[in-house]
Amino acid sequence: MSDQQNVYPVRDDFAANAWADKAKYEAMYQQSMDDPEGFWAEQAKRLDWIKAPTKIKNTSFARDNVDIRWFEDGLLNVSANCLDRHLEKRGDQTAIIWEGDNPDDSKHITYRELYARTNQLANALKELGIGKGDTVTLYMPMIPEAAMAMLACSRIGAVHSVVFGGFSPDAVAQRVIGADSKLVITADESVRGGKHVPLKENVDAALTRDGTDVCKNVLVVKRTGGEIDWKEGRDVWFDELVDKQSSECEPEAMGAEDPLFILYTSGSTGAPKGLKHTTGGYLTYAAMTHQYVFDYQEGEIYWCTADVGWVTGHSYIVYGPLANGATTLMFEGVPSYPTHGRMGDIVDKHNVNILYTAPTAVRALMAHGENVMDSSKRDSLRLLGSVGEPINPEAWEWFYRVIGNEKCPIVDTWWQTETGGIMIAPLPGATPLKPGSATVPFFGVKPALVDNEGKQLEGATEGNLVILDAWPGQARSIWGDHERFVQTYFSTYDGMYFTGDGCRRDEDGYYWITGRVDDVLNVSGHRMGTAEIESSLVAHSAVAEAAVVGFPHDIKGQGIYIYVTLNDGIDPTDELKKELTQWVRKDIGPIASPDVIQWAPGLPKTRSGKIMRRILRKIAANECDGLGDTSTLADPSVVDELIEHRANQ
Ligand code: 6R9
Repeated sequence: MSDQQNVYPVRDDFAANAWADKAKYEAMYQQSMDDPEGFWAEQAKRLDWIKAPTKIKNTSFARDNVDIRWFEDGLLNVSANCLDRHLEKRGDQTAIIWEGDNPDDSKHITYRELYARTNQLANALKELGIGKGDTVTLYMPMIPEAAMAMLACSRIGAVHSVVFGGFSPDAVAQRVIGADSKLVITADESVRGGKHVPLKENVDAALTRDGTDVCKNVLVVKRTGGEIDWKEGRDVWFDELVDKQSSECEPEAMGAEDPLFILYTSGSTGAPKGLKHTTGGYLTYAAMTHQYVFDYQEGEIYWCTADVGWVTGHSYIVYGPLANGATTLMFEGVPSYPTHGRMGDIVDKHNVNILYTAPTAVRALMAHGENVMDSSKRDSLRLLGSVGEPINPEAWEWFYRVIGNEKCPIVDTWWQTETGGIMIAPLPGATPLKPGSATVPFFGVKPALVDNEGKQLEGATEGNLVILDAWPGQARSIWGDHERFVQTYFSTYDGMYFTGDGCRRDEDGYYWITGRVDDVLNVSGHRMGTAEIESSLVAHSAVAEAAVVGFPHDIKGQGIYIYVTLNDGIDPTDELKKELTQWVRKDIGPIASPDVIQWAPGLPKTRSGKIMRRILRKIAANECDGLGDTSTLADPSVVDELIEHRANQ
């Protein structure tokens, strides 16, 4: 493959007007490497500090002492940075455009309105006994109250933990317990693609699980008015409590290293881990990346299609844009409803200038042909962005041509829940684009490729992607388990942050992410641990053993392929496949729905009993000729059996 085939040079209008052109990117990047202290001291000034930091960087990636602190003697409040400081200049500017699932529903919320409602909610949280350091779980639809709840927590120093609205009651329970949440904020129902999802009912079910009695109250937004059960003394209507509060609430002075939020994400082993993000460094980094990568200009309409349940929603729907005084669009629904042209229709309706979405959404549209966007013109678009998984060059080109009318640069942004903000991405005024490459590192980011022994590889090469030094936006720990944080990210290669991703670097120094090198799946941009799905399956009484792998999927990027060994005497029927599918959906959530289940009388194992996933991945991908060395298997004949009965996908 030639990397040089399609290079899209920087557009002149971007080079002339963007926040950074090539010379500025290079100078700033160099400064961020040579003098991180000076560089980030300067960047911290983009925020309003109650007490400005004098200690800038105090970080160690050493395996025996992982300790990351930025701006540690500074004091600030995140909500004051996202709201209060904008009131004078842009109090009447729209902060949030909300577009409902139903195309007839939308509203604009100004900075002044968002400020007032957030303060009322902050006072309401106090009335419920929530204070500095308490954790609050949010399980909400994509409605403005979700952003308000995040900001209200930050105003009083409470720590939010947002759980994606597609997760199951058990997942909610696990996270309420893990974060020790006194309060859950939810809605009666969410609405997506015309369908109602019973959020409150899920919370009710979650809170029957052992250990959830830490949670004292449930604050319920009335979104649909659908019927719900009500537990007196525990459940509180959002509007009833919030309406009567004062719209002034003094922002709590938080230390830069006080926690801002917990966000659970999947890893290769064990239960999902709650990454801990802190205050000063996170906000500095979210705001700076939002400004430079999206080249956000005053007055522009910016739309990130993610859900606030994921890190992308945290950093690039709520915190980055609002810290920058942007107008951020929040969409409740799904891109395919009521028609596949919906995304374009929303762009036209609200004159969106910057559209940040995921490759899976692009591929889903591609499947409907060139004319899928014909109901819209999308003339307002200036810039496109991609996140969540590698974007294949075909999808990139289609995105550029059909959605962006061949005039919008695409910023392919590589980053992770753990990194807090964008790490590798082009700056549209500075970086020529190569479809499929996330291109070059952001300011302050020092990527490297290492071999499996941790030796750094130079020049054009391929290896494991690591980051060599700290940056302000990164997670500081795993909530309640620093040892696991060290183990997961800093023990594979001493002194380096290990991303879990494989990557290629070309002769121009461009980075091409090749995907996870661990047992983490990326299905439609959603991260899932194979171990999580396996442990769900083996909890079913019919299942003796299960192995889960990813396989290439045209739209989702990766699909979920499951090999199941049944207990003796259980019939392998299609009904049972359906039942197992439902089981996983119910246990984890619909995003974990298996695409393929194959009955496996035996699984390929080493003599020490370790499942050889490499082989299972090959069979799932229908690459049965290149299975490699199977000589270490305890019983090589199981492989032939699996190939012979390979499931039709
Ligand atoms: C922001 C987010 C992180 C994993 C990451 C990588 C994959 C994300 C990507 C990308 C290639 C991109 N990933 N962006 N791969 N190109 N532009 O997605 O966070 O949900 O934690 O997922 O997603 O594999 O390691 P998260």
